[in-house]
Amino acid sequence: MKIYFAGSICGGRNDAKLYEKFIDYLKTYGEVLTEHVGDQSLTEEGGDSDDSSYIHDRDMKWLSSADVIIAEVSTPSLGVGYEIAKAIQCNKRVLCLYRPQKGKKLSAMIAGCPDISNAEYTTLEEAKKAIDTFLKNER
Ligand code: 6IA
Repeated sequence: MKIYFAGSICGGRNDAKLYEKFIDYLKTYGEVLTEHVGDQSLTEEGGDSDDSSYIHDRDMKWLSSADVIIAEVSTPSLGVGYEIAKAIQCNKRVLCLYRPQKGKKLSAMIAGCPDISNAEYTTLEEAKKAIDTFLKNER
């Protein structure tokens, strides 16, 4: 199974360690196409490549080859929102993982979208269970 994991880069890297943990877990299910999203050396200012066209075209190719998209959406990110919309357009299954935080709210465009499986979590274990449920028919 090919998994496209989406997480904030320019939107802020506060959750980058968490992305790495998700990616490690997702690797037990299949190939994660976007391992760099959990790379601690990749900051909101770059580190992978500065060529935006190259990044966009490469990521869109990966997205269209993916079986499923799993996005961590606690840190708002234009790129992640764009990837989710593109994935839905391509009729891919999408899981969004959201950690509720005081004073913050998940965008209605994600929370209210009927084509997205939305899961809230507070612990890594809860998130893993949501991933298990989402992927149980995909192995
Ligand atoms: O808007 P964001 O940067 O937060 O969007 C993050 C999402 O877009 C991730 O899920 C990635 O799949 C994709 N993405 C955005 N930037 C990159 C990147 N380099 N490398 C790979 N995927 C990316 C960032 C370089 C940039 C700071 C100049």
